[in-house]
Amino acid sequence: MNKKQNSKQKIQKLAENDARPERAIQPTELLNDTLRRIFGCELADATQKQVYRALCISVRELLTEKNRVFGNRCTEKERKEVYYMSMEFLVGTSLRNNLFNLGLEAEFRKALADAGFDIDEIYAIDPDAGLGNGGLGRLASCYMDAATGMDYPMTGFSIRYEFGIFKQKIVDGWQMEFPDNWLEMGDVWLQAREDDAVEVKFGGEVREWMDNDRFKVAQVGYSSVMAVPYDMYISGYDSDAANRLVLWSAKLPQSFDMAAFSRGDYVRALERNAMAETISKVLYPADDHIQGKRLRLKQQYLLVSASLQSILKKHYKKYRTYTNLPEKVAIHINDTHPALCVPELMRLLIDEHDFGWDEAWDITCRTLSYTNHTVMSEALERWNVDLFREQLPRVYSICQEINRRLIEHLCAVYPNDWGKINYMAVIANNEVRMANLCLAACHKVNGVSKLHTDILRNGIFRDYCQITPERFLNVTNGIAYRRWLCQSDPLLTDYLKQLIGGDFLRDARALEKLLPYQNDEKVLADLMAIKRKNKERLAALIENQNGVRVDPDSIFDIQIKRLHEYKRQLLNILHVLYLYRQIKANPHGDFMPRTFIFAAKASAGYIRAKQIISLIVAASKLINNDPDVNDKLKVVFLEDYKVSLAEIIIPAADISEQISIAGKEASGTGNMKLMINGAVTIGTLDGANVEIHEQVGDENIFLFGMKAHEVEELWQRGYHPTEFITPELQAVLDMLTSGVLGQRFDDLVDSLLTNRFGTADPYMTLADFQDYARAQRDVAAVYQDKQRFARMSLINIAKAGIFSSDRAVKEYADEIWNLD
Ligand code: GPW
Repeated sequence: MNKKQNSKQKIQKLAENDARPERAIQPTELLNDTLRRIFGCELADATQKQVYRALCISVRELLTEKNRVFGNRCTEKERKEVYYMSMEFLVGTSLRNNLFNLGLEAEFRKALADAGFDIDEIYAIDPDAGLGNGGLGRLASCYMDAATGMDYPMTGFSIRYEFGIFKQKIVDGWQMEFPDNWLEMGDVWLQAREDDAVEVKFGGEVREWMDNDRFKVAQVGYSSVMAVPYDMYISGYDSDAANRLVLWSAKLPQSFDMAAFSRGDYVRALERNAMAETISKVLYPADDHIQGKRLRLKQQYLLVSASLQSILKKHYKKYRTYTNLPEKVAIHINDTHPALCVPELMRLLIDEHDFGWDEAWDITCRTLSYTNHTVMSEALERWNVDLFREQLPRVYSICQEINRRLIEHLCAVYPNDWGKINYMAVIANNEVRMANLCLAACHKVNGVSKLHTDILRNGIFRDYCQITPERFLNVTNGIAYRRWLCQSDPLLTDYLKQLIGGDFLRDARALEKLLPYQNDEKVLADLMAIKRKNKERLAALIENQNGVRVDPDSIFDIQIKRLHEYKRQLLNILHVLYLYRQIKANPHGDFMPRTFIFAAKASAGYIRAKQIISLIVAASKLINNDPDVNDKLKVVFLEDYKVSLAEIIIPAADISEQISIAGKEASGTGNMKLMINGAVTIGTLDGANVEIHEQVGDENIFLFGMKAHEVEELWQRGYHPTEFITPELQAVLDMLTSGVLGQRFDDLVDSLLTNRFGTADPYMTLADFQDYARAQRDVAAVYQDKQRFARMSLINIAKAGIFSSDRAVKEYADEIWNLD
């Protein structure tokens, strides 16, 4: 018995070594080998770009091998696998993350230094893979990293957008968008698999016929697009696993254009080629907002159909049956963007694999699960029926049948309650409703913070929840803190390792070992010194990019996130102008110096959001150039917010602005990244701020504003923003319309005061203003006491462990995906 176990352990060990080829790596040899193969040179005579590419290719090859071994082992053990379907993965840069996860960072740094290369300069070449807009896409990437680190077999599916999220420039105070050609350098991370291309069919019509007493259905007269998979390997911290993010690229099928070519219609042929390939051309830059465009629907179907076909093919090869799909495969729908999974899986099982409706439905429901990320009505996806049927005729007919059966069922549950039945329908008012499609099918539905899930249960999804409450659960979001703390803040990380040991690298909850030091003056001073260094680094970047000098001893108050009215950057900048007026009125008063830092992209067509950016930029011009306030107040808008910029800003934050109107921010994840880097939150009780407050207590957070239920109650009573305007606030609003900012912002003021555009002040900025100003006074007062503020910061770091994506992914694995 003992012997047997021993030999078993030995085999296990061998297998482990097998999975970790990096353990025997000689960095210099490896790089020279790759350089010789790819460029015919060695380190001694390679350019920096050649070294960059060779280093990336070497890492990619290590991960390819790890993935092969890991994949084989999962197949042998018949492990259940999870497929994470998401229209967005905001990967950011890969090189540093991969080297860190593989434990090779220090060795390569040294090897490169020996050859005269600075690895930090090489990191700077690595472009952000910006295949996402913001929180939702970044969450998907954090979950891939965490799942891999925990040895879960997880595959991500998305689209290989040729152009990711646009590059932002501010020109004459207005946001301009420029294409992000990330593949120019980022292609080193992608491995094409042309041979695994999959056909996806658009348009045409549905034909039904009898075939030997069997009722058959098919789509005819369609046009085909080929989806070509590109693999990006994902590493996990100190792990045997390597997983894949599979990105689909649209291509015209080889066969098609011959006819046009032979007719001599060369230009037409190439035109159609371009049409097909536009599907994967560009990421839609709208966050939390839908437009209902044909091309977007085609992107969604390309992702869903290609992914499901490849999942089913792999599954059948392994098991020679589809009936055990729910036992061996979990498919996750990241918001409704891939909700077509529901009818498409039905279509594949029924039309292509001969299942009857009931069995196909059972398999579909038990395989699929869905996360909701918003309660904002403008983000709930609904497709016009005509557009939907035109592009996806067979999928539409399946949706009709799902809807027919659903309504039959609802009529029994809620007899004659037509209002409710209409609200719950999949097809109604000439629209296909994607959230209801997910609710009708998925065996698990989750929200992303406690508050958000409560709002789903008691608000927008109440009627579904009443019928099957056991399907609804919460999984509070989490972050890949090894990127967001360990890699982005090496100073703090090294210090923590010395002070509390390295356990926190494996288990974020071990950060709590910091708590006993909360009254240790030396530790508090050390933490402040590290923060000061990170603020110097950011100050240098600001001077470089904006030509503005900021004082690292001032409070760095930071709001970084997509620009959206509900996130209330407007509240922040109005308050900044309010402070400005106070200083001007009392230039010699005692004022805690502050630097307000913003970074945000606005969706290209979101004019109100762009106006708010303009206001921030105009305010920064006025304030930064006014000698009266110069050593007391600065405002900075940093262009082109993205993952790699966030990695520099976040470690430098003293104050984290999380000031959305309560009830609207599903969770937030930037709040967690800032917290774990020692920033103290000023915020409303919204999204995961509620749970941050639970962790740190009243003493270590600056709360303000109405609670979610108070917001509701005020709407019920009737909200009249003018009732909340004090003379000081009126004076700030007057600044916006007077021209002192170099331009007039009448539109913005109108949106707060009149309901010419709908509701006046729909995000209750004015109602929360006074309490926000009060909380900001508290911030300044507390910051005077450096020790006290450092203690708050320490407690925030120590209590942030629960927001690790390791915890979140484990909850998904245990409660939703049922992984072993
Ligand atoms: F509308 N989120 C996002 F729900 O970044 F789909 N983009 C989106 O399109 C949506 C949500 C969608 C964000 C939420 O706004 C944020 O509160 C949350 O932390 C994040 O998703 C991850 O759950």
